Amino acid sequence: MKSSPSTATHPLALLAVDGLLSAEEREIRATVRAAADRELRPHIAGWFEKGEIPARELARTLGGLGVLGMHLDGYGCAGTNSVAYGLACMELEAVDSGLRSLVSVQGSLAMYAIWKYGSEEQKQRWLPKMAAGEYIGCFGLTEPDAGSDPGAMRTNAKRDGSDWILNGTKMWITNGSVADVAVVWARTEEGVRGFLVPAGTPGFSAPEIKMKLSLRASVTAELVLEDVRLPADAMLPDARGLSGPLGCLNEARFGIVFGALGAARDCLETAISYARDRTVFARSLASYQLTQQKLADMAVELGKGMLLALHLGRLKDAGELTPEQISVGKLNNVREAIAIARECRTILGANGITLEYPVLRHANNLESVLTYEGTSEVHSLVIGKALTGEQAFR
Ligand code: TGC
Ligand code: FAD
Repeated sequence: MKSSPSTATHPLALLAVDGLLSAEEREIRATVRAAADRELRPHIAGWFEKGEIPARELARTLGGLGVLGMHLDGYGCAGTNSVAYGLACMELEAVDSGLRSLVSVQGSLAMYAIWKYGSEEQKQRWLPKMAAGEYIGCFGLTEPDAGSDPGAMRTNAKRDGSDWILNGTKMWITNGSVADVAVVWARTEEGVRGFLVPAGTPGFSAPEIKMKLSLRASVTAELVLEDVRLPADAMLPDARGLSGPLGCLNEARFGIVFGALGAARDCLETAISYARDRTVFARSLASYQLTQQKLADMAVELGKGMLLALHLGRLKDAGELTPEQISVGKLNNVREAIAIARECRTILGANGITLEYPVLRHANNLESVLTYEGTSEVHSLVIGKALTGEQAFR
């Protein structure tokens, strides 16, 4: 027997989380959700299946929506608070982690690096067009042999007169082959520094990485730098040492704390609706205690994750958020999101393995989210260090 829809409570309404949001935050969320449902959701299964996205068109759409670098001030950026930015990430990731990735890398990594560490000329040149989605940016930190340990990077920049000569390879770079500008982190005699490498610079290429089983609706590339000559003013003047790129990662990790919950919410909404409609052994799948146990456990974790995200967002807006707290959020919310996606897949039975439903697509995407922006192990070790005062990375 089907239960009446009027008796069903949305999982996030259980804890009345919306009451913790301002009217403006709710409005921004509603705008992004409506645009995502109208312009992105109808195409996402096809993009994922093909392993291709119309990146330029998407960037302009997202720029028009005002979500690119939305939490930054000036230079054409919207200047919203962090909670509003997190909610936008959540709505985009409710469609697909790959779309949130495009926005995270553009706004929190590439634009943020320029906004935070760039010269006035660099900001004027790149930020307004990046906010509008006319230019795409990428962020090259990871290398084939240096992922969790970026301090082991081999990419180097050497002075030649006033110019810089860059050599090295970056790996797994989101937006890499479609980017107009790459923020590249390289070892110099004075420690790690950041460089802006425009697409088309001789010696610079960005071959796309194909055959992915995760984040298929996202462009991932290698960055190859062979004697790339850059003028002195290509260097970001205010980033010195690893704290430069790690400062950008704090921003993007924060977006993921909210974003991952979007994927989880979409899975749970799908599973609840499916369980209510599906008849097994002559009764609604939703009417069995085993199903309700699964749904209840997932709703509890989703609600807890949302409260955690909001708490971290309020701390960030108060200027009090620490990297360890971001690690708590990224570790917990991605771990729970992937568990929810996998559990929802079981509720859908065989239908759960198809692209007709979003759950396995989300689960596969979340494998990347678990790994990038600091693996779950790295975040455990960051928290472990905070608790004990002992670093266990090396
Ligand atoms: P450690 O010696 O601890 O620190 C080196 C310097 O950095 C400072 N620092 C930070 N600064 C800002 N924010 C943070 N979270 C920071 N953590 C450390 C630190 O104070 C020090 O500064 P200074 O001035 O004394 O030099 O560094 P370590 O080499 O021991 O490494 C620490 C560790 C393992 C936590 C760090 O390296 C790390 O986070 N590793 C993970 C790497 C990672 O997350 N890579 C992500 C690449 S980008 C990406 O994945 C994009 S995917 C996006 C998408 O598609 O959505
Ligand atoms: P490794 O560092 O080799 O880790 C392998 C395993 O060892 C992991 O389980 C890890 O947790 C574990 N491990 C590592 N150190 C320790 C330790 N001390 N103790 C115990 N276990 C440990 N990078 C960018 O710079 N820019 C991007 O835009 C970008 N986009 C990405 C997009 C996708 C789709 C993916 C999958 C990755 C992307 N990355 C990007 C790279 C990502 O940040 C790295 O994959 C990640 O940091 C992990 O590095 P690794 O893959 O080299 O794994």
